[in-house]
Amino acid sequence: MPYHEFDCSKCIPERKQHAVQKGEGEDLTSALPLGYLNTIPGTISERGCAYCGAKHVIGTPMKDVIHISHGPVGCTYDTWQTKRYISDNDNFQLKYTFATDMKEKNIVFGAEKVLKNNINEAFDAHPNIKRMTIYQTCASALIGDDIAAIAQEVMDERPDVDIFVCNSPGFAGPSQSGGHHKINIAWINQKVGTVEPTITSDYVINYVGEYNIQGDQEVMTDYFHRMGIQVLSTFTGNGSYDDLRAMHRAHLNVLECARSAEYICNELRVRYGIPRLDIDGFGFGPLSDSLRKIGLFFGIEDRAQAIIDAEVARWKPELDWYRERLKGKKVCLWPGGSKLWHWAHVIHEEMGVEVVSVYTKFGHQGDMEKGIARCEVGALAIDDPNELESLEAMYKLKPDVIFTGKRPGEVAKKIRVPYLNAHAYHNGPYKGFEGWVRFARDIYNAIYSPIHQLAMRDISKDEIPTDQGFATAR
Ligand code: CFM
Repeated sequence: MPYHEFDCSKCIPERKQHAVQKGEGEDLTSALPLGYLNTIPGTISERGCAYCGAKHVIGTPMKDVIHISHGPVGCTYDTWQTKRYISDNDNFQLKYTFATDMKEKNIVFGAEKVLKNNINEAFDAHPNIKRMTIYQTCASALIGDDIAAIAQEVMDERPDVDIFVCNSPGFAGPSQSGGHHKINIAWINQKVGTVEPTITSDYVINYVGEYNIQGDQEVMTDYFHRMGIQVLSTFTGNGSYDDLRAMHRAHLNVLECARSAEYICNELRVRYGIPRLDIDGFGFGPLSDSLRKIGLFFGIEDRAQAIIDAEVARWKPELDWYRERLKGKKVCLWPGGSKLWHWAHVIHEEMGVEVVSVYTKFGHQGDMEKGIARCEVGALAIDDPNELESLEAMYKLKPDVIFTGKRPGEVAKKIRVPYLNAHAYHNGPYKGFEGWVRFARDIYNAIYSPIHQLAMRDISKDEIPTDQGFATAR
């Protein structure tokens, strides 16, 4: 069913193909919105740019590294401290942000000298950090500064440092997804194979497409370690620069977010023969299947099953407590890319909520296809949404809660729709058995928080329920 039948009298005509409602028995290809195209100018898209996808999604979770933007200070400042990919390196990568702070005169006369000075200054200021990544921006790309040549000069002069260069300016693709691709390929071309690791297990993996949002990576690697698996590297949450140079020695690539990191897995398979296994750390069912698949690959299914049995016994009763109270609640599932299909079916199956709308900011057609296949009939699917469409959808669908990012989340709050941060989480991690219960608890608290009842209703006429057990889990 096309979006205009959803009573969108004022929508931009080109947008009609970007929003559809899932019909009964409808063939999915005709119900799919168009995806991964250039944003229509004037729609005030919620997307990020290709620089952001390369740097702020994939590059900067690396923990023992100075990350420099070669461009105007706003490019790096914009997202400083808004990300929550923590690390066990005292969060160095979150505490500091570095930029060459290009000004108009640098655009006219070039900024290579400025860049070289900045690199040296940053290394001098942090003598314990010997690794660096540098990101091109639209400004430095347009004037043609040769970042790779400057990086090489510094490496020749300071033999104890190593520098990675990412040429992914903002305009290098329709959205952040273009930047994911660029940095995946740049990393394997420049760095993989330049360090030889110490192998300590018969079962060695790279954990790929995992960014340690509020500790997701640490929860998952704990399961892997309990199975006797060596995690050679994580691409890139809580990841170490030199570990990621040794990715070529793993026996298996365990891939979590395929949208952002399937490219490097596919190249590792072609160049080094390492197989790719896609997994899902969200939800008891998908996570159990994932641990079993990894166990099966290495012939250690019994170890996987022992962990699953222990964790399910520990956490299932708490999940069921929330399921009882979340049953039938209406949810708009509005993340960026792959969380759409990681979550659509399993929040329904395991938490009992009804997904009334899905959207993706930058997902490809396949992401939307998987997402829409996994949600209920009648759900409204939107590609590359904007504020007006989100508002209209919320007014019409009347969700009990939406899962999305900060910007649309603030809009939702203004019309009294509770919002849960799908990107950075509220009280994560959300991966792992324990994490899934935390997610359920955050949904429960978002819906049942007394603050919404005070804001949304006339409390003199309405009783505030007293039997909610508010925030009692753990
Ligand atoms: Fe992958 Fe991500 Fe996502 Fe993504 Fe993102 Fe993210 Fe996301 Mo925000 S890598 S596609 S570019 S799962 S930052 S950790 S939450 S939009 S759905």
